[in-house]
Amino acid sequence: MGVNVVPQPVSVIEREGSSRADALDVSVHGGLPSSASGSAHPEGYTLDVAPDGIRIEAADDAGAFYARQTLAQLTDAEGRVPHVHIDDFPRFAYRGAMLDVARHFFPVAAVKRYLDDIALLKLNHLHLHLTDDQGWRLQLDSWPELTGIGASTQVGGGGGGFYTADDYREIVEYAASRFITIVPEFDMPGHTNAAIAAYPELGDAPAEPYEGIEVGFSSLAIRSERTYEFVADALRELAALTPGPYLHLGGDESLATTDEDFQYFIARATAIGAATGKTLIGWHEMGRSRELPPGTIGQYWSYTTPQEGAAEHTLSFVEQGGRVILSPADAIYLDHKYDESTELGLEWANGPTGIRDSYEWEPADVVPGLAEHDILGIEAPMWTETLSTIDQVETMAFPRLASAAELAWSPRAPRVFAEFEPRLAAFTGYLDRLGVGHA
Ligand code: TNX
Repeated sequence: MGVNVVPQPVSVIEREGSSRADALDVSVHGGLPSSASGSAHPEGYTLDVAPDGIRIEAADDAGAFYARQTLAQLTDAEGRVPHVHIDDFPRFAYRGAMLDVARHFFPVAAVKRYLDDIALLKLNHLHLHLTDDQGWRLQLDSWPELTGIGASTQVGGGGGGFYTADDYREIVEYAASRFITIVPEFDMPGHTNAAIAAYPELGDAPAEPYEGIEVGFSSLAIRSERTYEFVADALRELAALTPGPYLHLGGDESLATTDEDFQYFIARATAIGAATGKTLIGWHEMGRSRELPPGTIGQYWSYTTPQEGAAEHTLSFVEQGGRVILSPADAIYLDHKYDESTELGLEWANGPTGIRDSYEWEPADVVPGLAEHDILGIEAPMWTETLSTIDQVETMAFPRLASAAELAWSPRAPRVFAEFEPRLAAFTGYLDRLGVGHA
């Protein structure tokens, strides 16, 4: 029996035979200080399956959780688990997925299901794109109409929706029980039509609720002090609700904001954000600013070969003391069609994205000049202009999310699709047993 696990473990020693998993006692131990074992690393583990029992050693609780995730994947449809010794730990500390709950709203139960899904792959961050032109999805005490008019729409009509503070806390807690940190995003100064529809004073011109899928037409009023009161209130409330270390401030596609205004806004908004004590994240365009708070993290969303300015803007974060999350759009934008026959999804990033495209790239080779240490990790975004149900989301995510997880977790190595395929087949069989959708 071969050991087909995604993401691929660092080292596997296969032994003779297999046992019924439910017949074996599982013992869990704290990490041992030997650098040779997976359990010596943060989030790492050693998993030993032998005829006389299963032994897990882990550096921390996350590592013990990942050992159990691996064990579950190893257990076949008949309940048998092969005898193995696995040492395993992640390449990158940030292994993420993103869900756009603004273009279409996804209720708490759907977000929980996606959290279960991404936990299967040892991902440890879920970025929630909470606001966009089509909707503002988190209730704030300071600006209540954001989730009045501002949450009443979504793409294509059919009503919108929003999370109360209690809903958000429920999501955060559910995520934490799976060792996942929620990374909330309020996107600004563009992608703000919903906020302006709710509060016309936030824009230079009034706005109507929006149900289309164009981007780049909205901007906060950059020269109005009221805008910065809004930013301060919103980020203060968001920070107070968020136990994780990050706030994402967006900054992408601000095409209705002049360069001078964009620079002015980013300098002020990021200073306000940093005052909450959180580490800020921005889409790579935010790197156009040279006045970022030290340590601000850039999220790269150009292609596996950088397009105009993207590499330079990304390196700007590193020059200002920050690190980078890689989300190359032509590889791991999960909203993209698999091929021309895929019913849902977009295809602006070099056309459709096949499973092979999602797998055959090397994180350290995307942005020239980025060192391994500069890469905080990898995140696979799920934009939802064309997706309105969690079943649709799963079909677009799986199996490409498995590629992202493997690139985020497994050691650097040539990515040979033919070697990935058998592991992927085992993994999709596992998804079938769990009732998780996939393409
Ligand atoms: C680009 S990627 C966007 C989103 C869209 C997405 C659709 C990025 C930072 N912005 O506003 O939803 O393309 O694929």
